[in-house]
Amino acid sequence: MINRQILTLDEFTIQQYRKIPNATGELSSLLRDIGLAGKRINVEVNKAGLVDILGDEGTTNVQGEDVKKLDVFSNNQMVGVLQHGISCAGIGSEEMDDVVIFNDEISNDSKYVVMFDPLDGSSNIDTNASIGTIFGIYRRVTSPGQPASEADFLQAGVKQVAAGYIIYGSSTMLVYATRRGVNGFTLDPSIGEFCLSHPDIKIPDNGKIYSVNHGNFFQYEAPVKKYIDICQNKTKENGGPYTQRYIGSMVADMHRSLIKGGIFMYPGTTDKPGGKLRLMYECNPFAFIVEVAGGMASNGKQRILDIVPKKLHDRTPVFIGSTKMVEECLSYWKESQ
Ligand code: AHM
Ligand code: MG
Repeated sequence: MINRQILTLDEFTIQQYRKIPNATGELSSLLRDIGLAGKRINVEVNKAGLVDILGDEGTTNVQGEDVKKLDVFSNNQMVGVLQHGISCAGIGSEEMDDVVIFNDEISNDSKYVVMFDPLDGSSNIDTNASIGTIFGIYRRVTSPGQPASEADFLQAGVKQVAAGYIIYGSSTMLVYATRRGVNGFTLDPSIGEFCLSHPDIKIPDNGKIYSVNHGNFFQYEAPVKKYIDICQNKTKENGGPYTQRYIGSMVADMHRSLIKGGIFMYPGTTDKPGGKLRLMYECNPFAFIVEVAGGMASNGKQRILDIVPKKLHDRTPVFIGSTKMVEECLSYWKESQ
């Protein structure tokens, strides 16, 4: 028996846009396109252990087929669905040096551009850990009717109209946020549809899990070291004890933080003072989702969503998650100034 109380992603987004006067449904169709790419990526991620899809691009697998690395495959799927769809004027991808402006009649009339990381955490595939696709959707600043331009992509994260991720984990989920809320959909493999399973997600105001690469501890700046020290010394009396969890796959670490509460940090290091994670493809989408869910995201000095990118592939340190934890972390940055 199929439970008809459960909405599919499509049904849900259509219901949402019907509530907005003058909405055209373009955002719904964009989310459906991204959901389709997610389903295709999911199939390949699931069988990654069976077929030699992990090999380098250009090599040949046991069936004699050309192997595309999973991240190249994922990138092609994302570009493909967005180019064939009717709602996207162009894309920027972590996998590509430059933006792709679709420049055909339908795409030029579209009002959105999409920035994405097609397969984040792909170094975890060999060990079967969860990985994901991350995306941020912006309304273009140039007028529809002409090709999109670079200015459409180099916008601060606060300009996102929606952002989301797909996590390929013990189950596959698509979570997306608009200003109206954050909702999570679990893929029901029997019907191949994402079904609403986590309506109106709110991140707990406080948590007990901190997530950071401890291996870099001695490369962190003083306020970060101090905060980590505080996390390790929390007791029952002051909200602790805390526990540390770090998968090394941002989608998985952030999904846990969103559901259970916590703080995720990727600080600058002496080797990489600007941090490792990309502003446009990783930090902005998660900052948008977390803020809509009631949390906070900062680079230590500034709200992530207010950072105006200089270049497409800019990186930033990030401290993101439950409001109380991020505020406490930031208090050590303020102290140091
Ligand atoms: P990627 O885009 O090359 O996959 O790298 C991003 C990943 C994130 O998912 C994760 O949070 C981080 O890199 C882990 O990096 P590290 O191994 O340095 O802790
Ligand atoms: Mg990435």
